[in-house]
Amino acid sequence: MSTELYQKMAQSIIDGDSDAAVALAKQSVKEGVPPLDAITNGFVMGVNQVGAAFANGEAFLPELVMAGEAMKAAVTALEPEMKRTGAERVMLGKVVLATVEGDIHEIGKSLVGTMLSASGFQVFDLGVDVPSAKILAKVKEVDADLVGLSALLTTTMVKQKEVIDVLDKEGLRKKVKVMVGGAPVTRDWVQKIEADGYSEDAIGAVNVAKQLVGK
Ligand code: B1M
Repeated sequence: MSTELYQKMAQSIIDGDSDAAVALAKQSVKEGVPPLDAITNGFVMGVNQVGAAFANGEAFLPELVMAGEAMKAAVTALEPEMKRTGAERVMLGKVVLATVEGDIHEIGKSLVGTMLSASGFQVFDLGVDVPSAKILAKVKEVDADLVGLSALLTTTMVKQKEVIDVLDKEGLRKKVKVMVGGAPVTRDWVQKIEADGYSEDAIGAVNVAKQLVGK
């Protein structure tokens, strides 16, 4: 598909221009670009560039915030198409999803949630900065099969372990599978905290979730 369109998408995020990002998202739907391709090849390229510039001290918090807003607007505009094109509609299992306590990064987590529900999971998205006790309460309330925990900060990854410990304490660890994700999460970390599954991206998360619930 159009490299030029992808470049414009990336640029809209770099510019922090939500209106342009939404317009390009809608244009891509009209042109038949698969929404996940638009996100991965277009918008994410821009947000990664801003993230790298921020890490190098070449961009500052306002730019990060505006890029985040534009990214969120683009993903929201693509959500209906992602849900519409979700292949399977059967109920695969119940997932409690959250970004862990202390962490307000929501875009990747929400993308994973959209893909899981488009694929047939019932998703209870608790949002961002969610305390472990709240996650546990929801798991019990809905009798969840799977917990999905997103963390984007090296300082908040430890909360993924905390949720696993809390489930363990309640005797739920064998019954409820735990999938973790987020940019700083590595296979080593997954092994260390004894999570059941991990994926680097939203499509992979669907496959891992299916394996974990035995589907
Ligand atoms: Co922040 N931030 N941020 N940020 N931010 C990062 C994460 C950072 C890497 C930037 C950098 O320095 N290069 C850095 C973290 C450094 C570290 O700890 N190693 C950072 C920092 C430092 C901060 C603040 C501390 C900045 C400050 O205040 N000084 C602050 C923290 C606030 C807090 O949480 N307490 C902060 C704030 C923000 C904004 C609010 C401004 C904004 C978020 C807006 C929002 O979410 N509404 C923001 C943004 C936008 C970013 C970057 C640029 C982009 C994140 C993003 O949305 N990516 C990010 C740099 C980067 O990652 N390139 C950065 C797009 C998204 C689709 O990808 O979230 O990775 P991602 O999700 C992927 C996969 O990771 C995976 O699938 C998704 C789809 O492919 N995945 C899962 C995610 N969750 C999963 C769960 C799963 C499975 C897969 O199973 C359950």
